[in-house]
Amino acid sequence: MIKKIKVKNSGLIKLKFFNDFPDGNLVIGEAKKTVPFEIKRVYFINNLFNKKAIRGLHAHKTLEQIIFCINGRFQLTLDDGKVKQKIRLDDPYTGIRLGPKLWHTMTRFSSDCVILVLASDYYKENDYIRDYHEFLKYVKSKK
Ligand code: T46
Repeated sequence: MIKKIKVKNSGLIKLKFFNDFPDGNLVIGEAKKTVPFEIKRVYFINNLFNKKAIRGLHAHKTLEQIIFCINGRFQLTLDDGKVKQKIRLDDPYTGIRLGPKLWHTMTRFSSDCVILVLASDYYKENDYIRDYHEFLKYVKSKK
């Protein structure tokens, strides 16, 4: 269970859900309500059979995203240039805000893990910072 987010440009997003036991749960996220931006892109990551898989290892300059683990579990490591935090994501109803200038890395995936991401913009490679030293410089320059 995630208690508190300590890094900058992040936070917890709680989705509303209806428990229709024994007929399943219905889970809802609404743009500019539960999700604090207009959603322009949705993607998911599955087939995480490689126990040593590492994803992320970058930050974004302007993109806003919310990341959910809608099945299984994984470890999300966040780094705002000063503070680092490791979060175990295993609750499909709670997402983590990945705001700009936040280095993020995903590891320790269960093989049934499914990651869902809601993004505020289309894919733009020039919004990525993929070099950690460049990231630290960028964070300092934008203070
Ligand atoms: C992020 C984390 C949480 C596209 O062409 N369109 C897309 O919308 C995305 C997301 C990716 N791609 C291409 C770019 C790469 O050639 O798909 C390939 C894999 O992307 P990447 O290595 O960036 O994947 P991850 O899992 O490291 O990162 C992804 C998102 O790219 C990123 O924005 O924040 O998930």
